[in-house]
Amino acid sequence: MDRTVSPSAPQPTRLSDYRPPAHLIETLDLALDLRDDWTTVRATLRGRRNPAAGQGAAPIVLDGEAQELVSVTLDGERLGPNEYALEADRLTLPERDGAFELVVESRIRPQDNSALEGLYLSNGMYCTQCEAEGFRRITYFPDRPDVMAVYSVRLEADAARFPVLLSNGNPVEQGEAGAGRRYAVWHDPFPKPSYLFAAVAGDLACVEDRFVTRSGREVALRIYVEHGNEPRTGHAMDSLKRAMRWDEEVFGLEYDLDLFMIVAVSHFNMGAMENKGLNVFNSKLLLADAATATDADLQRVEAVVAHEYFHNWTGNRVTCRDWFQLSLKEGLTVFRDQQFSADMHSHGVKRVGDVRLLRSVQFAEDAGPTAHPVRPDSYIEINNFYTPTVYEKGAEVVRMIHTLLGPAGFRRGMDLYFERHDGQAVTCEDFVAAMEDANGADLSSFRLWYQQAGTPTLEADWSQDLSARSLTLRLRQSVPPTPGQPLKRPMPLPVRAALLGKAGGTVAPERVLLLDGAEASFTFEEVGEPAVPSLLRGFSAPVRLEAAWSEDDLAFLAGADDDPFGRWEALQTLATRSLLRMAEALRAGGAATLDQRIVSAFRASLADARLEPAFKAELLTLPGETLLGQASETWQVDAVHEARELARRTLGEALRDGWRQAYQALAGEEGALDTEAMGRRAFKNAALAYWVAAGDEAAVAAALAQARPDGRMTDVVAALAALSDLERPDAEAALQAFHDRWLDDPLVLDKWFALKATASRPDTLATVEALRRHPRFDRRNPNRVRALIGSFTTGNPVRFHAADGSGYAFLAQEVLALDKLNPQVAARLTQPLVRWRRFDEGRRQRMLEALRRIADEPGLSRDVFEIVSKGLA
Ligand code: 0A1
Ligand code: ZN
Repeated sequence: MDRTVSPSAPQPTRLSDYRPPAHLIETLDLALDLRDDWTTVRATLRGRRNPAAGQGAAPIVLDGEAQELVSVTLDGERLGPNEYALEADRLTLPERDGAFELVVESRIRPQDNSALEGLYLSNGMYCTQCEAEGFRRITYFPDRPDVMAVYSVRLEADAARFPVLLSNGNPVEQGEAGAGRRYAVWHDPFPKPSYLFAAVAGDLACVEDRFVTRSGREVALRIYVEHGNEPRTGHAMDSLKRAMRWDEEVFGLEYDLDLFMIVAVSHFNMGAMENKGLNVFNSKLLLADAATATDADLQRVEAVVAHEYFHNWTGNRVTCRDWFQLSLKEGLTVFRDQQFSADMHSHGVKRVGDVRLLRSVQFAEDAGPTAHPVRPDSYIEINNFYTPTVYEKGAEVVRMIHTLLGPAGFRRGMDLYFERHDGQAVTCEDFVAAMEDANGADLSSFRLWYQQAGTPTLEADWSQDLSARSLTLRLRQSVPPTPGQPLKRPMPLPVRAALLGKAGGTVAPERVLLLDGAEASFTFEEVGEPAVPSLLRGFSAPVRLEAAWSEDDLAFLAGADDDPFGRWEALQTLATRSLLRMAEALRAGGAATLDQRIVSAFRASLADARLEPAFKAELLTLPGETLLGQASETWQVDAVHEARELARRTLGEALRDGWRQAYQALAGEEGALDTEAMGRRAFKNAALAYWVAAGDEAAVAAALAQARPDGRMTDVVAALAALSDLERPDAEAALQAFHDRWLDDPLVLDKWFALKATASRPDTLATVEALRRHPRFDRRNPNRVRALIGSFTTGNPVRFHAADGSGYAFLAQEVLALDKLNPQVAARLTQPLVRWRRFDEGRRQRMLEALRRIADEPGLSRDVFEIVSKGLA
């Protein structure tokens, strides 16, 4: 009934074992009777033998777990217990050749469900999460995405406590069910896989709006939230309407039902879920206004609302044949939401943010023991594969197709993909084939991007012959070995490149060079003046670029590259080189100084009035400790931290007046919510952080004033972050005041937990340990766990990776406690421990000890088992 590992180790599921389902289900009538002791589920399945799965009769096999079977009736006959086989995770029924009707009744206890998969209670409301394999915890069913059925759902519950009863599709009827109970019936006309089923029952407020599609159909938009949260839904609603319009304009895709609903829940394992017509959101990714959410939160809400909406076509209308194809919907939908956000705000800033994320989480995954291809070959627990590789690298793969085919070619490919596959469950191969066929293109070698794990290294050097007026660029690639894939083939890499004249201007305009083998040379003609190549513009391929730029070249590109990504990248590369030299010097017990070129580049960027402020804020952010750690053979945790702090102080002091003026010029501005105002705030708060780093009392006073808890949340959090490392009573009092003001607001209180957990002061681990006893700390709420524990382990490297191993021992303890309640979240929390190879010998041993401690625990979940066993392999 549970997911624990015993007695034998769990076996992987393999892509090569895929077989079409023996039976298809055409309709499912589901009745959920929600009562305090038990929820009774009655499922009527009308199905037939699948001709694609072979000839003759075959047993009907249904997935099902964590429920009590009450009765089975097949074609009108009630089956006795010896007429079926019931195992912990499946129900096998007699053979059927043609059509059949099956009625299965079972009972479940959502009130005991702390794993938050299937049907569960969140703050007293019933809700569901069925992706990937949660539906089998609600009823017995072929719980796989290639079985698509038309659903009718009847919900019944206590009328007073659960007045709102929702499911997918359209409302059909509702009314009194007697004894103080109500019922509602919903019908979804679109066949769907079980992972897109959703049901909600609660006492919820509804905020309603409307959208008229470009063909003139009116769609009702409803957002359901706990009472009192209505004022925080406006941003999500506006974002939804923008996303609906954008998908019509850019992809010609219109919404297909008359009703689109979103429900916010406070207990949720992930960000949000695209259930057909009834998206369910983690309240953190839906409820947002200027008083309680930062600008970054607002942008994230917009992106996630769009992401889930976009899934209606890329995921729901065309879905995945099996879970190995997850990136078919996720990579493509992430790419679509990235394009949407870029169009809504700034292409340059968006790309920088996306690349920062890709490098810090996906490159790290690709270089460690859990590395896997965008389309994995096997898994033990599919929930462990909602990864940065499937999502973010998957989006990069789609982006490369977009780069190779161009926007119009990509659109032709999308049109053909929908024309061929609407209503089907398909594979990544089908997507690539549609892109090829619509464009007469050959993407055969491109398929390697779905098959091979590991981040390729791209080396570039060049020579210029002024007399021949040419510049020759040489590109070479190598793809590193990863678990189970020792040998790799070269991948097709689109490299966007241009030549910039050292005296200014573009000497050769941008071209897309395709490196389709281990190495190649490309010659630019008519280059009559000394030039510097601008390479991998827009980060046109997810690779580690090692280019032969001198530091002077980088300093030049940091000021002159007309590609925003390239400009940012040049300064990041320059800073990375200098910071790593500083760290090395500090580790050897010597003195360290920041390269003057960085100070000059910062000075120039700070003063450059032509740069948009949001982009300036990105330029002026030094690479984070995690990225610096990844950029060297061994992550020297303490030295990297010290070097970065020293660099921040150096920049703070060297440009003190610039920071102060930039801050003061913007500090009095009224806070609007448009892109430009958000950008100015980002720049202003970057300036404040450097000014505080310079150690000015006036800066601390400005931060303390800005930290007053009733200000705009972006400003308050930025000020508190700048103060949280300072061990001084007024800074501590500011954090305490924030805590007291927002104690009863869970989403804002999470920010306080995260601020406490990410302070780099030496006593932070002790603080985090003590905060587990805070009256509002609750291990059953994933947001709270992520805010306190996750922020510490992923956002505070210098304290989590303390040399004595105390951070690791703490994490092991937390993983074990959480695994009993919520295996999915426990498995995610375990991840930082598997990256032990990146560290020095002492830390390696202590991380391994922590992993072994987890592995030795009896009754571990499959989820955590898979991660720790890969970590120890
Ligand atoms: N499909 C959702 C993500 C998601 C995946 C799994 C979940 O529960 C285990 C929940 C949500 C998305 O991409 O947004
Ligand atoms: Zn998604």
